[in-house]
Amino acid sequence: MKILVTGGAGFIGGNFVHFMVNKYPEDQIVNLDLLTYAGNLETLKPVEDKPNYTFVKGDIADRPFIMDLFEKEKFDVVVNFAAESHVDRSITNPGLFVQTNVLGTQVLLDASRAYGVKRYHQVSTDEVYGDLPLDRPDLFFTEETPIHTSSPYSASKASADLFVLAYYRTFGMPVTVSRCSNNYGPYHFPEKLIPLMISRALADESLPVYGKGENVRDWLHVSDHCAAIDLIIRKGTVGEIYNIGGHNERTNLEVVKTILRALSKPESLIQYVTDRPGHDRRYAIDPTKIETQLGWKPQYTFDTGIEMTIQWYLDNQDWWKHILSGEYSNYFEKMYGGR
Ligand code: NAD
Ligand code: TDX
Repeated sequence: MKILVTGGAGFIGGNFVHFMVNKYPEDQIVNLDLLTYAGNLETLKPVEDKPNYTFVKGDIADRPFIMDLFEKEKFDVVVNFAAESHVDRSITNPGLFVQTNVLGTQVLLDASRAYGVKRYHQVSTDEVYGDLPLDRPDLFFTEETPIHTSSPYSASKASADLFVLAYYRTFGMPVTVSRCSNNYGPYHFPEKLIPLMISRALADESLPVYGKGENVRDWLHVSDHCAAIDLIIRKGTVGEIYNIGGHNERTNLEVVKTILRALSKPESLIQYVTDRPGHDRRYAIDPTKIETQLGWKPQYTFDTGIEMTIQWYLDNQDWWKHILSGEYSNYFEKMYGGR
């Protein structure tokens, strides 16, 4: 099979490329990424020389480029991770989120339809369901929970999902959609809560906690997410949505304090700052469908996964220090300059 992975120089896409290249040496994995601020080819170092891996730089929203690529490559499967992914950035620049997340998805759908892709998989998020109240721990997002978005980011992801499902209903395209809770693990860009707090704590810098730190996120180790997507593209039913989550809810303050304890840093580093506008209170996924229909089970609890993740950031300081210094953007030139 030839599999196009878009956004494979980002956090989850990068982990997925590692997973697929190693697990399926007989498959061809093509990684298409625009290398925005969030795309980092240093993440692909462990696989860049493998014979079943290739990298292509390009924009999913560039229709002529995408059409040419699909005509040339004849992909069997498309897994779309490429997106603007940071909620705070969507508050300052919503238009870019429409461009990449909505229009980019529609271009990929058109190309997949035109060139007979056998499975188009859309990587979506639990944020499309909005949020849950903090005082109702009995409530969870199921695949039937209505879309009720809060941020420009989640509105753009929900719009993309609706296009994907419309192409199934109208054109009979073989699509699947997954909606995952917050991921954590290696290669997570240090603007997101966990890697931001680890990198700042290590530098003895203040840790900005929005509001009172009471908001709840449902954490999933990225490798459990990768395994779930692999299962969905091979065994999932077309036209279906699958929620992915491992029942690992924590308040932001609990997460930050766990990191401080692991690094032997004082809680006095915590600084409460102005809350995010429209800040979703609680996310919590009911993963019953993927567990019972596809037999997926997460391998990590948050307690084991966070310990390994903190250790990864300690062992791979070059990776995130290059990002903080901007040096990672030179890597593409070094690797691919002139080609
Ligand atoms: P990320 O920001 O780390 O990576 C996104 C990647 O997409 C980057 O490599 C970037 O260069 C690339 N990209 C951006 N615009 C592009 C374009 N126009 N054309 C081609 N490539 C482009 O994001 P992530 O956290 O890895 O998230 C990946 C996907 O998973 C996103 O679709 C996101 O909505 C979804 N998701 C993320 C989480 C999470 O916790 N991080 C949870 C659920 C769903
Ligand atoms: O400095 C911070 N301080 C803080 O308190 C940051 C960056 C975040 N937070 C809070 C906001 C959230 O309640 O931590 C929580 C997690 O924030 P983010 O890491 O920005 O993630 P979130 O907004 O929950 O969205 C993430 O999960 C769903 C991903 O970024 C999305 O791409 C995914 O769809």
